Amino acid sequence: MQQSAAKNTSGGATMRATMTEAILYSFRRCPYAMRARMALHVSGLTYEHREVVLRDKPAAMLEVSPKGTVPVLVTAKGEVLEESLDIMRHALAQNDPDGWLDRDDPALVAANDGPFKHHLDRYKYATRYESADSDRHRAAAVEILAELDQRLAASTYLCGDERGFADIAIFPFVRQFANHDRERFAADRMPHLQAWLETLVSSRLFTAIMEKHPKWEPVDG
Ligand SMILES: N[C@@H](CCC(=O)N[C@@H](CS)C(=O)NCC(=O)O)C(=O)O
Repeated sequence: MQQSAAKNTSGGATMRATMTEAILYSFRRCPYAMRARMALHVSGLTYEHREVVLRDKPAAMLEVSPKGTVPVLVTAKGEVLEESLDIMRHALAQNDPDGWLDRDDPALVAANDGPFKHHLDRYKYATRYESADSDRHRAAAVEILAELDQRLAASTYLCGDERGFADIAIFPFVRQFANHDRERFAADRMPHLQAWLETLVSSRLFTAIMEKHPKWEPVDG
């Protein structure tokens, strides 16, 4: 059987992915790719990991997904999933050992992917957006985070006392916000959110999916 030399992140061990296995185009620091990788990891679904450099996307990826964003999952059946939430749901539909799908909140995830991401981008990269005021966008993002903090005052995770789909879908973006100015984030009074983020970022799950991969190059050049 023909094999590729890709390293498989699920399960931690190095495995050889067969040509019939799923393929994930991913970028280590992309929060969308992070949440997809976490769901794939917990589901145990095997796949070939193809690390993408965003300024030099592989032709093989653009052929299956011309919109050019990561993550992209090509399933073993050849279906192309080019939205991170779809990849998460696909993986968990096959195997959801920790019951993540029971702890989903689509409205909360939509608020993260919509308004929060909007303000996060303008806070982080104000110069890229005409007349964006970084501080104003930071304050708007904090308002959204304060709602999460309130919710986390009532339970350890967003939908109960165990981590679930909503936590995994949202925390990579909160991590980005926190990392942009760690001192300022530490000074924000959101103790429940800060503890939640710390727990998730220091989890074995997150450490496993943040493993480094070299840029993927097709075997035939
Ligand atoms: N809605 C998409 C968004 C994915 C996305 O925007 N990914 C970014 C990286 S974090 C990307 O690939 N951007 C294209 C580029 O920078 O060229 C998803 O959920 O998968």
